[in-house]
Amino acid sequence: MKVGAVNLTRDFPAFAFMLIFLTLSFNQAFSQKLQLNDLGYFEAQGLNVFVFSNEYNGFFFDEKTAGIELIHHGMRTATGGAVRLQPTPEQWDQIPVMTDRKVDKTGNSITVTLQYKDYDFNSKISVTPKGDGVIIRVSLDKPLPEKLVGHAGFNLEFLPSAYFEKTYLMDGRPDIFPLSPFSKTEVRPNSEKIPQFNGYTTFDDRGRGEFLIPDPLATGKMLVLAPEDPERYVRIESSTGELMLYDGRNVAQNGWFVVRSLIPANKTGTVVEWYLEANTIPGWKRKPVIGFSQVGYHPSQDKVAVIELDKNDLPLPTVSLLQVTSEGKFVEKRKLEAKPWGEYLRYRYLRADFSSLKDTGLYVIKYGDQQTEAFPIGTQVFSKVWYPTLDVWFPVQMDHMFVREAYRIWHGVPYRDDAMQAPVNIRHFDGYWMDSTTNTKYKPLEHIPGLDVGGWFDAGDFDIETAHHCTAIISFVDTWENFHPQRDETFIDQKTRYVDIHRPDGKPDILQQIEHGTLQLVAQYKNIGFAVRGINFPNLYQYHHLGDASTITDNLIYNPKLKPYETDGLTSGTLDDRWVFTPKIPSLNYSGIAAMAAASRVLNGYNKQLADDALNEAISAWDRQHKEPPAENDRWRSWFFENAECTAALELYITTKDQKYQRRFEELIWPQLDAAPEWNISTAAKAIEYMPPDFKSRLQKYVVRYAAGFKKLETANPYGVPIGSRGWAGNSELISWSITNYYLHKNFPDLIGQEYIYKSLDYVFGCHPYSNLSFVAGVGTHSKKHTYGSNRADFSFIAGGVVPGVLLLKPDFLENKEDWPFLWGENECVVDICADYIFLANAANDLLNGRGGK
Ligand SMILES: [Ca+2]
Ligand SMILES: [Ca+2]
Ligand SMILES: [Ca+2]
Repeated sequence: MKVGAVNLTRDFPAFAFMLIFLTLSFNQAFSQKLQLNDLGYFEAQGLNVFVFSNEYNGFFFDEKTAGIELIHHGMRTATGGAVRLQPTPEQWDQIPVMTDRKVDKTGNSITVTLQYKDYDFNSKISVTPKGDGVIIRVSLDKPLPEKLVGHAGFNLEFLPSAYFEKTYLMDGRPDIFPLSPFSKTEVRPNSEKIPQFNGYTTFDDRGRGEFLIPDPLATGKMLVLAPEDPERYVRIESSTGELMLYDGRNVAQNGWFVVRSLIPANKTGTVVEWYLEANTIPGWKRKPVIGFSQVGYHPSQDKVAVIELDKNDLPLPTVSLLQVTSEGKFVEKRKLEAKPWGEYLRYRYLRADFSSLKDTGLYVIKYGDQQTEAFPIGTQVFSKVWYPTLDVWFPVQMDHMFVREAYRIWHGVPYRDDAMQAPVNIRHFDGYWMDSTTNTKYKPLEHIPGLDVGGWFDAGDFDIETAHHCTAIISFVDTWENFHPQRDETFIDQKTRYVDIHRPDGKPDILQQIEHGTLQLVAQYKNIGFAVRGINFPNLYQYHHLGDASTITDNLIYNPKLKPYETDGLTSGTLDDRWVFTPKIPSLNYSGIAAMAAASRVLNGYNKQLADDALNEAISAWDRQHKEPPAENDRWRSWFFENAECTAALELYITTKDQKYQRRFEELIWPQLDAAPEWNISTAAKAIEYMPPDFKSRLQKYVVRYAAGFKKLETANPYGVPIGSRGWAGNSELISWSITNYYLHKNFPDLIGQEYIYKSLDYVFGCHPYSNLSFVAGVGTHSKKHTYGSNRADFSFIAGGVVPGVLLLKPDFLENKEDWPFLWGENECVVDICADYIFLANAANDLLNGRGGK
């Protein structure tokens, strides 16, 4: 069945296109049958079936980016096709390890072996095209382990937002996909539960020893999803057991719609077999994406539009730039050649350079029948782009404070009960751990005083991640010392723990943010003696909190004499206070020293007491750390360690002018530059103005080498900037790269051009793959409106947050979903990138408009 193939009256343009397509490329097989391509996935025009091109990783567990996945008419609509142990797996549920993957080109099939080691359970999944779809087969060599009967099944998860406002048929019975979850759930005793990560639980059972499972929305043998929509139509038929359709959002807001078949007991061979067919619209092509900066351009900067095309699309020869006049008319100002750039990953690209357009005004870019949002060209374009980040995003992230914005209360005062010493020998979630000793004078679970002050929620979660704090503080200090932004749109009163957004209080907001970060850091040193790994939750069910942070704990310090949920009004018997994780990490400790030394300079005329405390703590911590070199086998003893020491030495030297720090800096920086120039050249460039005159000439050869690397960027991708390919998208690295280029440009303008500062901003503001939304929420004409912040369950954003960007799903799919905020690697805003973004926007404005950037 081919939905939507031949509705000639309604879809005449599509039909006309089909004819053109057939005429133009008659030698291309006009078949929608899936073929296994050279990249190791099944492909038809309008549909890709990935079979474990991406694996589950053990760090964040289920990231909804692994297993069997569908990319359906350009959108990833299904994920998590795998043998799973829950009907609607959550992030911290058990994940299978892929132990083998065979891509059989001649047999046109992919087979993977999955393992649950704890249960000694192996299964094989094979996917083979048949007819217009695929056969998915799960087979076992040994019967299902007893413990997993009723738990193990084959799941495939469908993206809720792709099916919102659509319907389904189960064995012909009609229903509507719920916009919000309301299916039946059941309470079960913990004895029936498959344990989650490390024995933690995402469910707050209030001490009752139970957990929840959702009941299916529907069961049957044939499920059709969105029969009314040719772009989303999927049919699944089971030739073994029943299909069950679940709504995962009953237990977790980031859950998906799950189609599942249980694996039967006492059986080997094929235990689950599905036929899956996803409709493809004949001749379907993805709509071109016109990449450009949604905030606009400074007249004197380079201006390039990058057009992303489906590989079956025929490039048009030209692109037009139209001015939007005060009469509301569109007047063509340039007709430019759309120069083919070539292919990058799965798409082909065109570039059009409109740098010659310098007249102040509003413009749109037109390609074929597509027209972009209007954007300005003018000298002001970068002057305000960082305001939302400093005015709104950072205040909302402020820990230990009540935060208001006009009528809205973002959150009450959180964590008045901070914090207790974490117990020893634990592997915790969120990358936290404890070794065999506390390294402090506190006993496990003992309250550590003085920590309920300052700090920021790290990201979309609510822990204090000290490493990011240190980076953010140093970044703010750099912004202040380079650009002195006096902006004051936040009222911050530390005494009463009160923040009011859009309300000046006579104090520059950057200084107030530096003060807020430094208060927490100094508290760690005063009360513990070193920078802690972080302050995070004891319970997994606190970690995924959504909404007001002041409700995560009861804000009462734990009292072991009381029972859980019992309180005397001042203390409580509930073990919900955050834990302070105190493994010794010398590199982190040096980052803390660097941040305090830097902050003490700018706080000196603002909060003298805190400035003195920060510097004293930094100096004494430096001395202590030097008496305590890391053990030979210390996992942190690497250039990371020396890189951080290098930064600490530099900041201490700039602040104190004590030659011993300068000597240590010079001892460290040159070998560091030889070992990893790209990681250290920024520190070296920053140091130039404080070092003896020969320092700059000695550095020159490293800058020459660094600049030579830029050539590769021109051919690496059509955007000319580094695009990351890790499990977390790369905007943070990109912004850091441009900050490095800024420092180098200031000192070596002949070697490093200004364009390497603006290119990243253009990219972040919309000239990037996948879509052309600005990656800074609320900044630019059209920007991210769904980000992974505390309000993500409301499909909303916190203005000024900078998202990680496009995530590479191997082998060739870059993604940044806008209709689904829950993918952290694409949409979670973190303090360090947001602070760096403020720096970079100020740097660009300063370079283009002179100091003050008016
Ligand atoms: Ca965290
Ligand atoms: Ca202020
Ligand atoms: Ca408490």
